[in-house]
Amino acid sequence: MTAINPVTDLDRDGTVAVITLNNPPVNALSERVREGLIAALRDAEADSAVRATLLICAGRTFIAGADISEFDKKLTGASLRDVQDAMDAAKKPIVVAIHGTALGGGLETAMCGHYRVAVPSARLGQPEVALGLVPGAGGTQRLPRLIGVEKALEMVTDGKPISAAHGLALGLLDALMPEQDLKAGALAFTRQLLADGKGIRRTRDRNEKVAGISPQIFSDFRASHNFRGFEAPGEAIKCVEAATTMPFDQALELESRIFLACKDSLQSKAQRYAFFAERKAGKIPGLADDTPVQPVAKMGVIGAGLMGGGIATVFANAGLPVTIVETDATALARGLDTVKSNYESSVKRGRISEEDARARFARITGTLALEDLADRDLIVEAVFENMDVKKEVFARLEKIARPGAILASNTSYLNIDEIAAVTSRPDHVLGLHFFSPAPVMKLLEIVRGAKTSDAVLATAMKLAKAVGKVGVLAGNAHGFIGNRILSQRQSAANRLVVEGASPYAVDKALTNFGFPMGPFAMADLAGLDLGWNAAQSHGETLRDVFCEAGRRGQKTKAGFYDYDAARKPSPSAAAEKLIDDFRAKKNVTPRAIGEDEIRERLLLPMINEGAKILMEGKASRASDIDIVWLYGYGWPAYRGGPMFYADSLGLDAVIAGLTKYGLSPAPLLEELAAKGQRISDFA
Ligand code: 3H9
Repeated sequence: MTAINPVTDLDRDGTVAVITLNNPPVNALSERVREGLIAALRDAEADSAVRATLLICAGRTFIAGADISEFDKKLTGASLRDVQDAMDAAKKPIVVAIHGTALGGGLETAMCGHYRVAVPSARLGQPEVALGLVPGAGGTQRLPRLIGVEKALEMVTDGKPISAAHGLALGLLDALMPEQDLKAGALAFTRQLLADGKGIRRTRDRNEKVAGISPQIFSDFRASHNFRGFEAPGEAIKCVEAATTMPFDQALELESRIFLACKDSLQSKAQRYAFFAERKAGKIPGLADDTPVQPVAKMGVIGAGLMGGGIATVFANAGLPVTIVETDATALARGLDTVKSNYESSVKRGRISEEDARARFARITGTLALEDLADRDLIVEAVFENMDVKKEVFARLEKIARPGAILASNTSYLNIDEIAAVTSRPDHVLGLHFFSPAPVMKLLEIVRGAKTSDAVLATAMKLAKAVGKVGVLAGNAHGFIGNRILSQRQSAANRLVVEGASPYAVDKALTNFGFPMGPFAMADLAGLDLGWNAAQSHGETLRDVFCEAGRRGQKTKAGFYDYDAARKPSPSAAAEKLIDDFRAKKNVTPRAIGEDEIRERLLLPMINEGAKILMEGKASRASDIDIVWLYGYGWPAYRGGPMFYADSLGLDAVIAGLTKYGLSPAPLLEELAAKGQRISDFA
């Protein structure tokens, strides 16, 4: 075996040269990999005893893409294009053997090989759009040549990887190999090619699937897809279209220009920032990587309402058996029915198989006895949001749960330490704040109490990943990170409406910004009476007025909007009358408020609250706040989150805006602005 460089080996097995890349953790195409690959290809070509080359990766995956961390630096050494040119110039067949994930530049490199084989568990994709990019190394040119224009359009615009079996069916792969022995299988495949006299087969020359394509395909595709403000998918369509109208090299140049323009765009910078922010969120400052974790295999959930049922579903989906407890049989049956019918609708929508749905539902056991949680490793309480009720549950749980079991509350606002204090094991108590609908929303706020142990936090972080969530550590403060910031936005939204804006204009300012829904549509969805107390309601707030009038949101088919049977919202004259009357009662003369003011008054206080959270140490780093808002509240990914957005406005502008609207900027904002530093880097 010859080490070409620290990440590239070249070996010979009979007449087959074997190039092995080993650049942990994901074999990203960093400079050394590119250089090593070119040198190894050159040596293999020059070796007269070599008749074919096999490219394979060591470690957990095939090449997972270009090295994203190099995107903000000047390109040095050979480019990926140089690697691909070397592959295209090869006179001997190149076979590419794939395990793990072949993504982005990884798949693009694989497509420069003449043949591709993979293990059944491999996944193949062009996920660049998730980083605000288009494939930039020929993906939009070679993919349609292999799998056809329509399927390529889908893959480059939705960014989702496909399975190896699917890749084989589409023509992206030539064969599947045994899961356990990719190298031996790929070598045998290569030898068979040689025995059959098969030679090179350059993807760039395979024009059948891109010839004679009607432009209508592209206009239809554009018309039937809404990319919700994301720019990269539209750019990727342009590149695939070029594959059908231009010679290969010219289209490749266009793709490259578009890739570079995307790379410099604010959208891509925001999305790349979010990629690394998500990975940073998993690391808890002060906690060593090898902090021991507790095994959690048996789960318990208390409460079979919307949240409890959702949380049980999350665990069941991840293969964990769950016992769910309710206080009365009717509520339990209703909760389980809802879980079941949600599974049934997932089957109907083709998301999971019927068999899978049955197996998942079978992991959930309902009971009326809290005692049935005695053998559980981790129990999540999801009962009514009231401190006394929660304390009572934890006091009972304390006696039932086995020693060492982790006790979590799904509270969205309440003090974890107060809850933990009713137990004799506050080190094993923490908040696990799931977001609704729990099976869909990716965020999990992990709330650290004053006494929560490191092992319990590390366990929760690992569990988050295992159940497909992004865990973010939050300090114990009213509303933690997400809802604390949300409260600021909601108060601002209410003030805007009282002053004269319509709830529809307020919502529109945020949907135009990129949120899937505005604060009033969201309040209607959650139910306006959530946390509202009829006995104490005297028409003092907009919410009181709406709830008293029976307009409690979607569930009553009336809130700030009117809803039809399909829950489609429309502006409501009745709601506007309630608002007018409320303004009159408060002696407010409404004034017209423009969209810019609405947006600024909603978003600037969120940034300010984020800065306060950081000053209080309730979030470990600014990027954690962004992850909370990206994954828990629909902040548009291409704007990076509130802290990243603050930097893109400029902190001086944020301070000026807050001051203009009579708000005091958090001292941290002033301090960072004075030093010319970015808040999104704050840790
Ligand atoms: C591209 O290819 C552009 C081309 O078209 C054109 C170029 C000219 N670069 O996610 P994990 C790090 S764009 C650098 O926790 P998993 C990651 O930060 C790229 N670093 O593991 C983390 O570091 P740390 C297209 C990367 O097993 C560590 O690896 N490709 C890259 O849950 C482990 O990551 C993509 O968009 C990278 N490309 O998931 C794929 N990828 O330990 C992006 C990962 O210090 N990657 N790292 O925190 C992924 O989707 C997942 O990482 C993957 C593994 C599925 C591969």
